[in-house]
Amino acid sequence: MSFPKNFLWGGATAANQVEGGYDEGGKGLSIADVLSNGTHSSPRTISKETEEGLYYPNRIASDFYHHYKEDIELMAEMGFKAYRMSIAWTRIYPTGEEEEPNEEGLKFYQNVFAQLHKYHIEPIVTLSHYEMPLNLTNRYNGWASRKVIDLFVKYAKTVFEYYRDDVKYWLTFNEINCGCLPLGNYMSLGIRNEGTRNFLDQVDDINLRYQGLHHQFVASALAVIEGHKISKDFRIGNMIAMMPVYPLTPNPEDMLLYQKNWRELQYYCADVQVRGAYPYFAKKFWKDNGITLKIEKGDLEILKEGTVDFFSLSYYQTNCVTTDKSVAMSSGNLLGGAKNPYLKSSEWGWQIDPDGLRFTLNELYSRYQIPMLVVENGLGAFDKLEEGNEVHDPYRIDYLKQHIIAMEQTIEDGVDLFGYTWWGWIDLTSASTGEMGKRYGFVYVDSDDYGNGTFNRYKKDSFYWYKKVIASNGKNLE
Ligand code: BGP
Repeated sequence: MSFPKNFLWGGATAANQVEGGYDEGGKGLSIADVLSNGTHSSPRTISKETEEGLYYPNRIASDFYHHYKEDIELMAEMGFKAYRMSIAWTRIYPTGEEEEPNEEGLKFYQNVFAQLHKYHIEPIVTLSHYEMPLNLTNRYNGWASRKVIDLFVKYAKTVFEYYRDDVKYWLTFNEINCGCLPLGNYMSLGIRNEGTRNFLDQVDDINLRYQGLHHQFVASALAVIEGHKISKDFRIGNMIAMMPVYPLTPNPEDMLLYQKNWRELQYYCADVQVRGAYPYFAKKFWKDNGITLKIEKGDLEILKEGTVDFFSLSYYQTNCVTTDKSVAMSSGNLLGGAKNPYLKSSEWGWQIDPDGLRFTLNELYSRYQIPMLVVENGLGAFDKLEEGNEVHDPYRIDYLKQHIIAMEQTIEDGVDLFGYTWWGWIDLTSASTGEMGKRYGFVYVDSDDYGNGTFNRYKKDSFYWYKKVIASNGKNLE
């Protein structure tokens, strides 16, 4: 078996999906705090402010805010080497516009990091994970405004300086390429155009969306530049949602579609962040889509200078593409596609494809040649809490096992992969549906979709299984 000695085994979460405590410790409202609950078949509602009669699941989430000590003890019991988490911008700058940071918010994460270090768990910290001050959306339409760049950089510098000795690995924007999709308007860019209400059917202005993305690229590059000035030890990465596709048939038209999809959805953002420049195909893409970007003087130099140190990604499933409109379709993380007849799906219709992880990592590594980190991979499922507070989740163990085998093969292929953090190591609020019932964790949280429950934590079978894997550095997969 070939996992390197210091491989970062661990788990991942995001502040808005796990913390709760939405109005405690001086925290301001974030865009996630006004997203109502939904299900697989009924979409979440986007509000401008708190509305009577709507339930907002991220406000309570898994209540990590009050349970972080015991939660980190559970991570330690599993033998975690790393915890990928995010800082809520709204705990540090509640509206994004304060001159001084909120001391209580800074202290909260300092306590979290102290608890992690007590157990030698390395924090990997995302600066912005589907969460920004609601005030910035209401006042400026989020990242559509260039003004947000400076506010973000102020926030990034604050946390870089404050946690200089606590954190080494940073990620700038979670799944930044979510902004390439209309779905990314609100969640990823904080853009809420007039008339937007339905999370899955947002009013889209493609020009504004790609302008917002440009602002995020500049902000990400500035964060990298500032971070490197603050500490030479910092390793700062990007984070790309991998939505890999295969051509459904060998029809050359399907091949071209496949190539176009990889360029526009996977490489457009990654090229900017890793290579420091917009890719060659961007001009034609902008022209075909009527996009005219305002790129200010100095922006391109900033992009060139602020390239990332490593590449991080989320990977859940794959889909197919074809010009044939009559084929069966399948859903997926952020985006669906044509159904692959060789794959089985999760209960939410995401096609399970461990080989696709190997394929994806090899594709990315051959293009970018920088260290790779898988910071999200997981299976959402309905779990059942049984007698004796046991949860038997063989489906999760099987998914995890197949993906670990795929990573081992990837490392043997020669890819420099240095860690893996399972998404939702503990049950948390789903980003797409707001459900708690779409469970990802090795740890069961006793709460339903409406925050009813004791919030007690129970270890699932997968908890013990992953513990053995980590203890054996990936050797024991029995
Ligand atoms: C990714 C997000 C996460 C997470 C995950 C699972 O796109 O970065 O925040 O939620 O997908 O998706 P979901 O929660 O919709 O099942």
